[in-house]
Amino acid sequence: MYVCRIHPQLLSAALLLISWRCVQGLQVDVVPKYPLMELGGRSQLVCAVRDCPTTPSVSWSPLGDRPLTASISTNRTGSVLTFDPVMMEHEGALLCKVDCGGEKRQIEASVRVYAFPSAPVIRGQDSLRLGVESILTCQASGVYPSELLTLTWLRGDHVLQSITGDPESSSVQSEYRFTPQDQDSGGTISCRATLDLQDLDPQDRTRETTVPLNPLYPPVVTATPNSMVVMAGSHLTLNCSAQGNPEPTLTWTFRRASGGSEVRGQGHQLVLDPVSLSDSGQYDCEAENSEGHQTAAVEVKVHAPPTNTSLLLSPGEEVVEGQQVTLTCLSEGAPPPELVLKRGEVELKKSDSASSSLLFNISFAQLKDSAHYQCEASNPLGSQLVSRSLTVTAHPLQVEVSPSLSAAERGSGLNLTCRASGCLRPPTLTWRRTDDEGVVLQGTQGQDGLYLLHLQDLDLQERGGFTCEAECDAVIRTANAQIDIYSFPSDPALRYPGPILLDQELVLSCDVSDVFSANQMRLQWLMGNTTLASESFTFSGSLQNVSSVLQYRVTEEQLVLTCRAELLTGDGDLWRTRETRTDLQVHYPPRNTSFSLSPGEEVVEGQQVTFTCHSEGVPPAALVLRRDGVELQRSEPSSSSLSFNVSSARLEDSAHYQCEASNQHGSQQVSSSLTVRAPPRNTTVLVLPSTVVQEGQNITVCCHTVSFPPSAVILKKLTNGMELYSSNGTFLLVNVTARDSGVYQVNVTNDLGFQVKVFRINVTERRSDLPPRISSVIIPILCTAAGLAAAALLIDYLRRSRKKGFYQLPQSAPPSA
Ligand SMILES: *[C@@H]1O[C@H](CO)[C@@H](O)[C@H](O)[C@H]1NC(C)=O
Ligand SMILES: *[C@@H]1O[C@H](CO)[C@@H](O)[C@H](O)[C@H]1NC(C)=O
Ligand SMILES: *[C@@H]1O[C@H](CO)[C@@H](O)[C@H](O)[C@H]1NC(C)=O
Ligand SMILES: *[C@@H]1O[C@H](CO)[C@@H](O)[C@H](O)[C@H]1NC(C)=O
Ligand SMILES: *[C@@H]1O[C@H](CO)[C@@H](O)[C@H](O)[C@H]1NC(C)=O
Ligand SMILES: *[C@@H]1O[C@H](CO)[C@@H](O)[C@H](O)[C@H]1NC(C)=O
Ligand SMILES: *[C@@H]1O[C@H](CO)[C@@H](O)[C@H](O)[C@H]1NC(C)=O
Ligand SMILES: *[C@@H]1O[C@H](CO)[C@@H](O)[C@H](O)[C@H]1NC(C)=O
Ligand SMILES: *[C@@H]1O[C@H](CO)[C@@H](O)[C@H](O)[C@H]1NC(C)=O
Ligand SMILES: *[C@@H]1O[C@H](CO)[C@@H](O)[C@H](O)[C@H]1NC(C)=O
Ligand SMILES: CC(=O)N[C@H]1CO[C@H](CO)[C@@H](O)[C@@H]1O
Ligand SMILES: CC(=O)N[C@H]1CO[C@H](CO)[C@@H](O)[C@@H]1O
Repeated sequence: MYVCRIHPQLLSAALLLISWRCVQGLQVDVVPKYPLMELGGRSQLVCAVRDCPTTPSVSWSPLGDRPLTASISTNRTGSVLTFDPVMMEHEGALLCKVDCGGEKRQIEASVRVYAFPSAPVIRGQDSLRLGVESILTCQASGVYPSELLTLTWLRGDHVLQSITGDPESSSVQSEYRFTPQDQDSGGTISCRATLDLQDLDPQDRTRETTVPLNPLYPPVVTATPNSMVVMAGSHLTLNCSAQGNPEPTLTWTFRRASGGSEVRGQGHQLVLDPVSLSDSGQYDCEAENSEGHQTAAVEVKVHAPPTNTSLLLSPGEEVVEGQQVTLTCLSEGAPPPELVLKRGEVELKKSDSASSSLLFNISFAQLKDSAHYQCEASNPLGSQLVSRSLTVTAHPLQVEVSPSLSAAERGSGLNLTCRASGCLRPPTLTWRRTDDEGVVLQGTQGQDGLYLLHLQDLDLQERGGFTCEAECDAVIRTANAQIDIYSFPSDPALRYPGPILLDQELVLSCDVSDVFSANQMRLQWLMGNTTLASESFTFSGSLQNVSSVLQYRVTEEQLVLTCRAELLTGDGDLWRTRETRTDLQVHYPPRNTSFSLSPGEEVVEGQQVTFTCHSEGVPPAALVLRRDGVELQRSEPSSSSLSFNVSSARLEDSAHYQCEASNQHGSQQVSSSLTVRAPPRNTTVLVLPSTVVQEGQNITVCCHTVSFPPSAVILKKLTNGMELYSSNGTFLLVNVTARDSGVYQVNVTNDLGFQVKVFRINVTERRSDLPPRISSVIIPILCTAAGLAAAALLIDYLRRSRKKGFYQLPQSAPPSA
């Protein structure tokens, strides 16, 4: 059963391999009959010799011009050709020649080689980016024969694309372009390499590589919730999640509201336990991978009642006067506490919102700043109070000025002295106006560290405050001197118009010139010690003339008036007084005028009579003594009395006497009557018209006498004793007859005596040649004429009637008696 058959594969192959198996005798076989050898491997080809009784000689010879690079091992049963490693030049036809004892046989074997050393390699899957066109490459290397290699891209069973290799290259590469989408993530892609060699084991013919599809994408981070409010002390877990390829790393960064940040942790969660106030802020959860990073923020607000409230005193709780002290109140809490700084119960300062500190400066600490200071912090969750004590000790620097209060007269000079003590070094001293701190006044250095300010010729503008400032160790002390300028240069002047009259309204004025300050001037009117009036004035800011007017009803003769001007200091004390005193002569008209007669108003003729007149009046009254209007005597000037003597009073001295006292303000007159008494004398009797008359005529007998008091006159006819009485001395004898002829006696009588006249009347026979009327008219005229020649008689009742004048008593008297 020798079968020579053609291997069916050879029918289609270009290379025709014919193997013969001959049954007769020597048998030579090549095993394997269709050697397919993997390059690089170790492979053997056996030329088996059977039925050769002897030891055959076996030789191998490649067809073509090729060397045989394989080891040969031959023994009786054959020869083994070992390719180690299999190389490309081993491919081709090969003859195994056997000589078995001369019997020759040869057999040809066709060696084929292949290489398919590894599965295809996919590259680029690591750099796939979501949404970005990407290229994946699949490469099969060291493949032989490469033209038989097919590379196919597959998604599951779905063929995407396929290519066949190029014989020129042992490497076959295929590119697959696509844009990864979300749904691609997590899937796979495969590249299958198929070497189309029939003799190869089917499972060796195909090699496949599958890679996952994980496109890269930058992180997408979420943190929920994105804001929260928690109480300090509680437990808080912040959560954050992120997706991304590659897997992002999560980093928690804390950003303070005040700025600055710090990394607080890694991972999905950040645990804050317990939460403190300082944890308030923004927490950024940052997710990062190679593709980028993204941040989600969580705003955490920590609420807490005020805590850590503190009150700091800088530089300390004990300071020296003059130092600056800064009080700082701090508190923590959320919402931010409101801060209130108090001294004792008095609020000093309040924080404005959104400020966690409160600053208060005492730029120059003073003793009175020693106190309990409190800082109270409060928010809706609570409050906290802290307190500190500040003790300010006095700096020993002291400054004093003297005089501290001075009242100076305008035009005068003043020295202000400033003295500082308590400073180890010479302190800096300066003088200034209190109301004009900007101007430094030039002083002079005195002994013992005194600093003097000389002020000369002071005027109104100098009044006010002067400040001496002493500086030592940055402590400033000041002392003030207050200068009041007064102007009161002259005594008050009194003015009044004309003489001053009693019982009249007197208008006086008191003037003070160049006064300052008028409102501190007081003008007083004094009479004796009694204040009559007082007047004040208003302020004017400049020198002023002040005047006060006094209206006064003069009731006394001696008027001592004082105008007192008092200038007071600002405190109401008396600074200076000036007064003017006047002894005013009060004028008044004559009064109390007295007029006396000595020894009396009635005297007997021959007595001495003294008239004395006296009057009061200012100016002294001029006295004039008059008798019945006729001036007798005038007083000496400036004499207030007058005296007049009548050494021997006579009847005609009986009169109305007046003493008139007068000055320019008036006059007063006093009257007195002098009565000189005398017995009747110088009696005359006048018979009218004649002692010899005709019958039927009327006879008037006018008796005239000098006497006082007036005498009663009795006409007596001595022949028959008939008596007629007349008070005025006139007798009318009507329609006389001859019987009326006779001797008549006239007896004139008064208190002091009597006088008797005797005369005769002859009545003759009637002759009617003279008209009777004529004589009757003539009689009184003659009687009157005779009376005028005689001495006057003062009639009592006239005095009583106060009428001036004389009354003449005509008394008829005979022409010769
Ligand atoms: C000759 O060689 C073959 C293959 O190496 C082997 O199997 C066989 O036993 C050998 N024969 C003898 C007699 O050595
Ligand atoms: C975060 O997650 C934990 C549970 O995982 C939960 O108890 C906690 O309340 C969350 N935090 C926030 C702020 O939601
Ligand atoms: C606040 O007080 C707490 C405890 O009294 C302390 O631990 C913390 O440091 C304080 N915070 C500040 C800012 O002083
Ligand atoms: C207080 O004094 C300090 C130091 O001199 C200064 O910096 C600060 O501004 C002052 N504060 C106030 C409110 O005056
Ligand atoms: C002020 O001092 C100067 C110099 O010491 C001196 O001459 C002057 O009289 C003083 N003036 C007064 C008003 O005391
Ligand atoms: C008036 O003052 C003087 C001295 O000031 C005093 O002696 C006199 O008694 C006073 N007179 C009256 C009435 O007060
Ligand atoms: C009065 O009489 C006297 C003598 O007795 C005489 O001297 C005097 O002149 C007479 N007077 C008058 C007025 O007749
Ligand atoms: C005159 O009268 C007086 C008094 O009446 C008288 O005394 C006197 O004797 C008389 N004289 C004569 C002479 O008659
Ligand atoms: C008056 O008369 C008488 C006689 O009748 C006479 O004697 C006398 O003389 C007369 N007297 C005068 C004055 O005539
Ligand atoms: C005398 O007086 C009377 C009376 O007065 C008168 O009537 C008469 O006529 C007078 N006689 C003469 C002559 O004047
Ligand atoms: C007027 C008058 O009386 N005449 C008398 C005067 O007296 C004589 C005589 O006595 C008378 O006769 C008159 O008549
Ligand atoms: C002059 C004069 O007065 N004569 C008188 C005197 O008195 C008598 C009466 O008593 C009068 O009649 C007079 O006229």
